[in-house]
Amino acid sequence: MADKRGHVVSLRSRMLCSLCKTGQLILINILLLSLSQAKVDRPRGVSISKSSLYKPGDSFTCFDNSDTIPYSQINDDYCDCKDGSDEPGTSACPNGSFHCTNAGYRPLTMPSSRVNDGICDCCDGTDEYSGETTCVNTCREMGRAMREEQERMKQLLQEGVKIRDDYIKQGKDAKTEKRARLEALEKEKDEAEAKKNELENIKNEAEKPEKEAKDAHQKAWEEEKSLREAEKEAKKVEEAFAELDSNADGMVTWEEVQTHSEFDIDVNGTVEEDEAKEYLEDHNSVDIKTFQEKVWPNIKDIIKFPEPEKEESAKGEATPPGEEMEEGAEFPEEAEVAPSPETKSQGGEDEDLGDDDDEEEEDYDKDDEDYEKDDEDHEYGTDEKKEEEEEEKMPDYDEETKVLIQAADNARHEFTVAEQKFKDLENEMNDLNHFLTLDLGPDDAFYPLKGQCFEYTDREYVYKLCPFDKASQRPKNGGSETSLGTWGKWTGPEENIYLKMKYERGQGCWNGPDRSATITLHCGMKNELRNVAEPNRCEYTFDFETPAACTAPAKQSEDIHDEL
Ligand code: MAN
Repeated sequence: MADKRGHVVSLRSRMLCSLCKTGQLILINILLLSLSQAKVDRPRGVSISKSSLYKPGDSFTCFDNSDTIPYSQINDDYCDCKDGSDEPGTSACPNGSFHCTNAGYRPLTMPSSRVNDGICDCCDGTDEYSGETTCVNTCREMGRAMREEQERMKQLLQEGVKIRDDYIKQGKDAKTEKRARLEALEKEKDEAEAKKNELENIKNEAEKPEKEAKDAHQKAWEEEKSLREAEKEAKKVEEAFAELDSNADGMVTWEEVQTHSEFDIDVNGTVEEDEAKEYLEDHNSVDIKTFQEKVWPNIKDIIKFPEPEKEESAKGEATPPGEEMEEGAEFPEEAEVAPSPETKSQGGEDEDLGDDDDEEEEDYDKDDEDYEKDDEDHEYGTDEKKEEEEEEKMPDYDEETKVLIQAADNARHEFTVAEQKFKDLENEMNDLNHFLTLDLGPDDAFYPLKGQCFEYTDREYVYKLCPFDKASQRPKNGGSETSLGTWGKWTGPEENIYLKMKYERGQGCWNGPDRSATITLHCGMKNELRNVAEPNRCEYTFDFETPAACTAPAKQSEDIHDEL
């Protein structure tokens, strides 16, 4: 059994060995073949991928089928094919293409017109073979530098992708947290609304008796005020009657009215009979009753009372003696107080003369005195004023009303607090909803940029970008900010809309469109505004670097060709 097994094993290994030899042979064959293929003598300027189209010994058909020529006519410096495909290694065809392998660096396909033009276009120097120009092969060094740069970029990209992954996590966490908060708020909102409504009812109920009590108080006050006014008025009537009834016989006659110069309607210096009677409603005399009913309304705004001059002097005011009379003569006119009978008898006739010069003088003096008088008024008028104001002021509410007001105040306060809480909840929910509906890029990778602002300064302006909010511009040397737009939408190409952002409806441009800004996003290790331009008036372009834009490293570094 063991032998048999051993025999089988050795047989199998022999077979495997022969298979193995066959495999080796095949491998060697493939290697030789590919080596021979690599060394295939393809025409100058033809890439490996196109070499099969040029078969030595066969005739050659132009790529555009415009002609078929013998193989020997390829690269014979004569253009046979319309598409230039027969002359890839000479400049004979105007539309031909020359391919240089540039082993160790990037292959290059260029117009064949550049072949042997004295300029080394290919790093392997194959485009300059005429011997007139000697090109040094720099492909190795260039390739090395390129690969180093690619490696560096790859590292950076990987670093960027790591940061982006962290951004994605932050975005995800934020959304989860905000969703949970929103859910909690929805419940809270219902409760807050119910509480608010309840407190509003309580407040309304508390305000009813408060209003009734306040209205009643106000009404009582109004009534008292009108009573007081009526009394005051009656007093004034009596005073006026007494003033006019100079002989105190209980009747005011037209002759008595004549003694008051303010009733001189035509201002001719004398109160004539008809003038006096006009005020008395054509009566010769009136008693207090008729005076109150008929005469008082006619004269209440006209009648002047003698100035309480004596009182002033009694108070010991520092009025220089001798000036008193002048003051008395002019004061009433301005202060609407009638001249005292004394003053009137002294100055009455002079006034009648109506001398213009005198009047001017008087006016002049008066101005000075008015000035002084204003000061005096100020001094002794304030107390009266205060008193009057006091009288005008509604008295405090009674205790019962105060209790009702306090209760209503408390209810109002509680309602206001509840209402504010409800509004705050609503606002917070609106903010959350707004956030949750924002498109923060693939996997919310742009989340950390929200709430931040970045600036870039050029020669004239400082530009600011606040992602998902706004873009603006302000003069570097001071001045106000100009809006370049508010967050609009993603506007990248169809295959990656997240490549560009658009901020729209900025400040209107004079004779132009509203300002707007388009932001192109680039992968970078930091969030940084790198450049701003205004290619068209009021249309701005920003270049913004961010790890949030670092994606698909394999794609971005695939630039190494098969012919390396
Ligand atoms: C301002 C700036 C400029 C813009 C002009 C247009 O000066 O906003 O960027 O070109 O207005 O008038």
